[in-house]
Amino acid sequence: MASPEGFYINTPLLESINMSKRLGTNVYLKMESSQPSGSFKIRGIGHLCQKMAGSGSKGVVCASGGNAGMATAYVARKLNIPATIIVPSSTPELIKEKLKDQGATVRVVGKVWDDANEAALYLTQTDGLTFVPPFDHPLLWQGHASVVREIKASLPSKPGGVVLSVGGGGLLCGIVEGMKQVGWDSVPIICMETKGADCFNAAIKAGKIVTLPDITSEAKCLGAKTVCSQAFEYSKEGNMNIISELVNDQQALQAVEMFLDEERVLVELACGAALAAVYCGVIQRLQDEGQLPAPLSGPLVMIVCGGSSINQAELRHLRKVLNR
Ligand code: PLV
Repeated sequence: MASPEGFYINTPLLESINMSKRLGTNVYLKMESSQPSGSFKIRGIGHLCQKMAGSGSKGVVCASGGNAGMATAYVARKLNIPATIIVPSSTPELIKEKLKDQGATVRVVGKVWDDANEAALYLTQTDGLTFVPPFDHPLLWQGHASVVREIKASLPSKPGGVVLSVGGGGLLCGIVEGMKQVGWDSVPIICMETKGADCFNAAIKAGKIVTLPDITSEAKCLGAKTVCSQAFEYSKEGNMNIISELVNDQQALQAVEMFLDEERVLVELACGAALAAVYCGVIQRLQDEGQLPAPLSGPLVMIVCGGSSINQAELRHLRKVLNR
């Protein structure tokens, strides 16, 4: 079903029999992998572009690990304005081709997303392009919040937990905003990152925002070196219940493979990090440790954030580099 803004779609909320069996609680999958740009990013980026990049815009520029770029390129094509997407060298060829197919100009700058972002900011000054941030902007969070309103409209009862991946923290901020809007403030949010792309977890451990020296995880779309400050602020709010957990790349890959087998959908490693919360026993451990109630107070909702940087060849490549 098309959204009122016309860019994102109302995605299915599917009950996962396999995950429910594993967890002993009903598990629902919010299938953001079905969005036209391949991930949830289109919700926030569509909203931001509509507010900031009208028909008079000279074009948009976005630095991205891939998926924010895909959303920007898609929306720009619909708005009939040019898009420049700057990606780091770690972004697979596959997504660069997809970006070009959306009509975007693609440039490769630097090794990680933070390097590409500096170049994007520079272009806003020299070429007058509208800057589209991938995760750190209130308009993005407002747009992402729509996912919670959709979940509320079709979930039979208040969730016992929501699981998501954290890169720069934009999805988390949007989910928190949405949960506040629908009165789900107290529902635990389990935030998943991979080791080596763990800027949110590192900030929580340090008690302050920190910048990682490098991104060593293969989940490049989680690879922001510094989490946005709003995400960190939410983690400190007493009435929220935000839990940060890590898995390694092998576990995230195992989750991608299990999801493909069981649910017949191929997602990126960035999304596998969230799925690993169930497949690799993170939720069960949190229950054993008393951090989550056993049983959960309601169904568990997994945000299947998706991602376009994956196909059979990329999956084989990941298996090889991660020795699986
Ligand atoms: N990816 C961003 C940031 O990369 C990007 O440029 O595409 N799941 C998927 C599939 C993603 O692509 C991302 C972010 C996330 C989860 C995490 O979302 P965030 O950044 O809002 O926490 C460096």
